[in-house]
Amino acid sequence: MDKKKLKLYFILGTVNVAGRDPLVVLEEALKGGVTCFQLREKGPGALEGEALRSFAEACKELCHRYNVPFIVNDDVALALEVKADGVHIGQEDGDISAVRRQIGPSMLLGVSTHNVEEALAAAETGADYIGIGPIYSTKTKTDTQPVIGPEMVRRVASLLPGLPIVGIGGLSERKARAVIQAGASGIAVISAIAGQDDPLEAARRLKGAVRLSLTGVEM
Ligand code: FQP
Ligand code: MG
Repeated sequence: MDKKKLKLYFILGTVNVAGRDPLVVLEEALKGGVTCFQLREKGPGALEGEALRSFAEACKELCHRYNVPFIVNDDVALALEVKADGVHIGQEDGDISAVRRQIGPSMLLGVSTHNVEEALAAAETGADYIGIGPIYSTKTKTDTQPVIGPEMVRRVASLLPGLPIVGIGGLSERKARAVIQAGASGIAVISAIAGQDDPLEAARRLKGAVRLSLTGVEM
């Protein structure tokens, strides 16, 4: 995949927007310059069934209006149903090569990883990109692995120089630089955009920080 699409990867579910309209938050983020979007609908009060499907379709339309890939987290069936641009799966979300067979060669496949072994396995089974994290501690996700820091990005990036990497977990404008300098193509965030009073401005600032950090880094 085009590594540039990972610069600022926004992840959102309807439960992450503090009572606001999630589509408004998404559009603000898109206006602020996010480069990739993942629908991650989980937790208490998450949409299901037809409501989830129509929400996913609305997200996809909005993303495409801004020329941003629309990725579905965990739910391969939903991703196929709404013809998403890709699907993102974690280590507990099923067999990576089975998911690749289900979605075919052209849909994007992202895989969550926490260490070198998982990253190598994901690359071998045809992941288009990997998420590495949690880089720092996060409050958004509670069932996380231990914090690994930017150093894990450096180790994986040096072993797999061709594989697009996005860092995730507790990232902010201030913390983006270390992750990018370690070899990530970008950062993934939920609360650093969705949890802010002004998601557009938050996205714009994060994008600026990533851009600046990428200056001089080979892409
Ligand atoms: N990295 C990324 C991405 N997206 C994610 N959703 C995760 C990591 C976490 O399965 P997982 O994936 O460990 O947990 P959950 O399904 O609850 O999100 F790289 F895209 F930024
Ligand atoms: Mg998952």
